[in-house]
Amino acid sequence: MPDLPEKPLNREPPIQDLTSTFLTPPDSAYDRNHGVLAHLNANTHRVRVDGAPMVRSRLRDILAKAGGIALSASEQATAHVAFACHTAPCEAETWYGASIPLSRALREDGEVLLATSMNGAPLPPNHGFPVRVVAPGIAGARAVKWVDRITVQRGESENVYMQRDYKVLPPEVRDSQQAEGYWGVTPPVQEMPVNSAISFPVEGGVAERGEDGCVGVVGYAVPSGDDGPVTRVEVSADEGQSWTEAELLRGPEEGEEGKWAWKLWRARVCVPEGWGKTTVYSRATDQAGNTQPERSQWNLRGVCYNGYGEAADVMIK
Ligand SMILES: Nc1nc2c(c(=O)[nH]1)N[C@H]1C(S)=C(S)[C@@H](COP(=O)(O)O)O[C@H]1N2
Ligand SMILES: [Mo]
Repeated sequence: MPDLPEKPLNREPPIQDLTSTFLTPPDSAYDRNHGVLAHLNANTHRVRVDGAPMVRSRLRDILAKAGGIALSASEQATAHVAFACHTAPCEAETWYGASIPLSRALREDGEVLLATSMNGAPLPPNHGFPVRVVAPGIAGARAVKWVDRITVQRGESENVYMQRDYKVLPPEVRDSQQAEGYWGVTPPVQEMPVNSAISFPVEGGVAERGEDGCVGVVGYAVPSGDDGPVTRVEVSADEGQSWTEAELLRGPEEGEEGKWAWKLWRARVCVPEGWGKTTVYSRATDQAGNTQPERSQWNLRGVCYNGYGEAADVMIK
């Protein structure tokens, strides 16, 4: 295993800051890494495209430029596009890699990007400068930063973060030893499930009951994979007995682009006087009707957990 000179940078701002703007500012200190950051020179950086590159996307366009197709139709149906970064070693392996189904990468409306900018400015080094993958609807783990190789291949990326991490193991797997027998037969996470979170009120905090007899609740919601946008968020302040529909706030982009994006929402949930301490829940539903369960099935490390958003022990005054 690589001996890293520094701890991987993993941090996020308080959820209240995150939900204060639709576009997360690049300096918001939202970072996820399994290894060190790469500091690359855009003038000398090269991305090698190989394997069986094929037709038309950005990513699609690049695969098209790279040449013709060398896979049969049935091979194409199960093929993957693998992305790799060899310049920033990780905790579990010297390189970082992931892949997505080729069919997703080639979909005209799939919007899988090789991104060189973020919020209209050049990509910052910590987010993958000079180029990273952005695969909307798909787990962030597949969005390889500092990408230097793109390969169209018959199967999944062999990288450890694709094969032995980011998998929803069956509930009978209780520890990492038992997991050994399951990594190879459990598919890697690709699309993420519908989800929501409450940023206000905060767990254990106080919520003011206004003159209208209601408390303000604020949060965000994300759709399931390709099934966006989120079309409805409901909020409950009585442990799920009654639900109030939240207002979905308009982002700067509407229409098709909005399908992948998170939705910020706010609600006023009315409660009787003297309601006291309660748990506030949120429940999101997307365009395709996927909705959050109260709790999702237990799995080792809680991967893809998407039970109701929750703010517990809120004192309503
Ligand atoms: N090269 C490289 N790419 C990577 C990672 C990494 O450790 N190395 N982490 C992945 C994971 S697990 C996530 S969630 C996203 C996070 O991207 P962000 O830091 O820009 O939010 O990058 C992905 N791409
Ligand atoms: Mo991640």
